[in-house]
Amino acid sequence: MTVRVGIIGVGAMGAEHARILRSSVAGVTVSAVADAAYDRAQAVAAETGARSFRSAEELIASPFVDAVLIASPDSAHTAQVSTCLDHKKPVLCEKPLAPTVAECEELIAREESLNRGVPLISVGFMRRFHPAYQDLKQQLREGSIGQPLLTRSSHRNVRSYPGGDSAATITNSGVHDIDTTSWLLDSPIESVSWHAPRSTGLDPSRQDPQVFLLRAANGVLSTVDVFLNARYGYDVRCEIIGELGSIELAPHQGPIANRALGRSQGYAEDWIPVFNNAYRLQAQAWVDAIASGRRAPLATAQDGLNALRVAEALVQSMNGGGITVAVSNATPSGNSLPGGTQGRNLSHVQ
Ligand code: ISE
Repeated sequence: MTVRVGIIGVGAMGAEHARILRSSVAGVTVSAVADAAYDRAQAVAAETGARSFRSAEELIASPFVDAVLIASPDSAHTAQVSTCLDHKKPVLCEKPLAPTVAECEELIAREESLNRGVPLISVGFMRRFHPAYQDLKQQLREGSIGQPLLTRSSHRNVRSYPGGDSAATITNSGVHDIDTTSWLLDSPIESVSWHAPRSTGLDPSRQDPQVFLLRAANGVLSTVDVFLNARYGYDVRCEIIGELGSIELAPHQGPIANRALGRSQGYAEDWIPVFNNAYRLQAQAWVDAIASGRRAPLATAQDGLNALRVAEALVQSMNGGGITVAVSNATPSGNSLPGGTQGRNLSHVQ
């Protein structure tokens, strides 16, 4: 079976998804694209041989679309995922699943009420498919550093996208690190606090950088720094420190340049080349699952909800001047470790 995918939102990310599906994923065609900027939809449609639509609703309802990939602005996700549920079509929604916890919960309730054996919603936490992250998780599972104690992550972009604010740094960018931290540790995040140094002068629209402190149910403490105007390059780091040693994410390797009496290695300008393979592997796993009627091994709606609960708690901490905030009902879907509670001190939780 060839899965006919319709893509909603063909800005930089949606157009990249179209390219990846077309050139590197088996068993799929891009059959339709929609974008609020219709000329953009037409341009990608011409490249891919897909139909173009003016509205997301028309695309979702089209008989030429078996499954939907949503890469539209975050604020449009809830309504579009909900329409996919109306039409009982599998949907891969870019993160965040929805802008608020309440909307994620509604989508999950609707998905459950359809009572299908195989969930329809997947969430685009593509880092889970990045081979270097997979290696970290595998080594941790095999006990190569003993019990994990601490993790340290960094997420740096060259420049922030226009129109976002300090909260969007958490819900749109930091949400990746929130998801990978909990996924790597197999443990939900139970409490958080938000911190910030002085802000860069290069972006008056938001506090940048920001630092998150995440405490997982198994007692591991994680720091995450997110710096969206780091200028020097796109850079994502992760180190897990355990009882017997530490393991680090292998860096993205650009070519080494030897010139002008120097030797240097470049950075990518954004996440697309760094995570290209992860997007491809994620898309292939999604398409294969749809074709065979199996459960997709991607992040679920529950994972999307868990990440957003943590993100909302961080926004609350930010608005409260860095208070520690407990994360409610963080139940990871699937594979949680028996949650130890050692080392926790929630007496200061507001
Ligand atoms: C963007 O939306 C992404 O998904 C990227 O992975 C992330 O690095 C970036 O900060 C986000 O804005």
